[in-house]
Amino acid sequence: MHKRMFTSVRIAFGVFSITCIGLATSPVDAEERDRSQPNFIFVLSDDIAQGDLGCYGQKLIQTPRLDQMAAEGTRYLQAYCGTSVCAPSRSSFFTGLHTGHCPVRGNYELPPEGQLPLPAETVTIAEVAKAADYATATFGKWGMGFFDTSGNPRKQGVDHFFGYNCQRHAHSYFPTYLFDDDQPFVLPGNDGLGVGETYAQELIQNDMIRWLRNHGDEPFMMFYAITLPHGRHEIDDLGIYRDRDWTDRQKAYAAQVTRVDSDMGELMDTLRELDIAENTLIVFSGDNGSSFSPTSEIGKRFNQASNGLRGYKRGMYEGALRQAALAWWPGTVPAGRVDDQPWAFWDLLPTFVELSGATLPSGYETDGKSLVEYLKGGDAPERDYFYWELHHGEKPIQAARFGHWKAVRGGIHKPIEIYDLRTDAAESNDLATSRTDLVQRAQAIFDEAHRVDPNWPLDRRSEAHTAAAKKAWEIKRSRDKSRWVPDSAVERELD
Ligand SMILES: [Ca+2]
Repeated sequence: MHKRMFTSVRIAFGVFSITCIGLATSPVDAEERDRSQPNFIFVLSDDIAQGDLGCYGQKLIQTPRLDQMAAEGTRYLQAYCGTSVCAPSRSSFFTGLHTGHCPVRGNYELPPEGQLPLPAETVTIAEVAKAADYATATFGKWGMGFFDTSGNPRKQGVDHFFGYNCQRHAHSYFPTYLFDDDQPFVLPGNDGLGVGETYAQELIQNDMIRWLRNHGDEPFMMFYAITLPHGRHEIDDLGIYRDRDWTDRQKAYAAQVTRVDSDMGELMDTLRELDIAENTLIVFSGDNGSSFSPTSEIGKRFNQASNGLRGYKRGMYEGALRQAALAWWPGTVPAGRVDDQPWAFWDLLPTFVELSGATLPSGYETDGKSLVEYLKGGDAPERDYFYWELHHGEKPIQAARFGHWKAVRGGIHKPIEIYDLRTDAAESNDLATSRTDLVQRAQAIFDEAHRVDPNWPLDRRSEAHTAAAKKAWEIKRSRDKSRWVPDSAVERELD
C-alpha cells in the first residue's frame, strides 16, 4: 500500500457535486513508491507541428534532442489534439473531456486579462494528481482562467504556476511582466512588443528545472505549456540560423523550434541526473497541427504539410488535428517505435489515473481511455468514435472519426463530408453522396457528442463571446502601447 493522505477533492458531474475523502494509510519506502507512482510530464509546445521535427522528416530545422527522444521512445503519427486552437486543446487534456463536453471549446477572451475560466466543479488531472499525493505544477501559458476566477490554476489542483496566465499576454516573448503563482513581477528592459533584455522562455525553463530539482524525490505531475513556436516568432538568439538566406521570420521560427528542442534536452538530462528518468513518463506534443498554409511565409520554407495531410490550425481536417507527439519513459515505453494508431488528448487523464493508482471521483466520466498498455507497446484502446468541435469564427465546426472513417461539418447548416482515412488520409475525396449510411452515422455522433452549453451554441458565436473578445483585445492593444504592468507587480532578481 502506498500512502494516500487525503485532501478533500471537489468533484462534480452534470449538476451534482460531491466530496471525496480518501483513506490515510502508512507511508512506504521510496523504491515501492517508484513502482507504484511514476511521474508524469505533459509538454505542450504551442503550434509545433509534425513537419517541424527532424524525426518526422524536417530537413532545415535542427531538432536533435527531440529526434533522440523519438529514438529512445515512441513517435505517434495519429495523435489527436483536443481541438485545433490553444485554450480548448489544453482544457481537453486538463479535464479528460472531448470538446463536445469540455467547458472550454474555443478561445473565449475575457477582459481585462485571461480566458473563459474552467468552472469550479471541473475535475482536472491536477486535482486527480493531488488526491493521489502528487506534487503538481504548470509552467508556461495557462489560458484556462485568470487568478480572480474559478480557473485560477491554484484552484484547479496546481501547487505551483509560473508563466503567462493569459493567451493574449503570451503573444509577447519579451513581456513587461510574468506571474510566479499569482504574483506578477516585472521584467525590466522589455517593451512587450518584441524588444527586450529578458526572454520569457528562459525564465520559465529555469523555474521549471528548479521546481523539478526540488520535487524530484516525490511523485509529481507537471504540465509544461511551452509558448514557442507560436506567433509572434520572437527569439533572443537566432543561433545557427543567423546567416541563412531566409526571411527574418523564417529564421526566428526555426530558432524557436530549436529552442524548444534544447529546452527538452535539458529537461531529459535533468531527469537522468536526478536518477528519475526510468520512473518518469514524458508525453511531448503540439496543441494543434501545423499553423501554416503551404503558401505562407513559414509554410513555403519549411513545408509542414510534408505528411500529406489537408488543413491546418483552426480547421477540422487531419492536418489541423494530428500532432507531433512523442512518448518517452526509458525502460517502459518501447524505444524506436513508430505507431499509427489513433489516440487523443482526452485519453491522458485516464492514462494518468491508471499509472498513479488515483481514483476518479465516483460517477465522473472522462471521454478518454487509458493508454497505459498502448504506451508500453500494445494496441491502442478500442472506442466508438473521436469527436471534436471548435468555436473559433462565427460558425462552429465539427468533426468525428469512427474506425477509419472521418466526418467533417463546416457549420451545422453545411453538409457532412465523409472521408476514408485508410485510403485517403489527405481527405480529398468526399464520399458523402454515395455513403448516406456513413452520413447518418456521423449525424448521430454529432447529436450525441455535443452537450448543450450556453457559452458554446452550435449555430453561431454567442453575442456575449463576441463582445467580451472585442473589449479584451482593445485592452490588450492599449496595454501594449503603454508598456503596462500590473500595479501589484514586484521587482525581483531574475535568473
Ligand atoms: Ca496553439
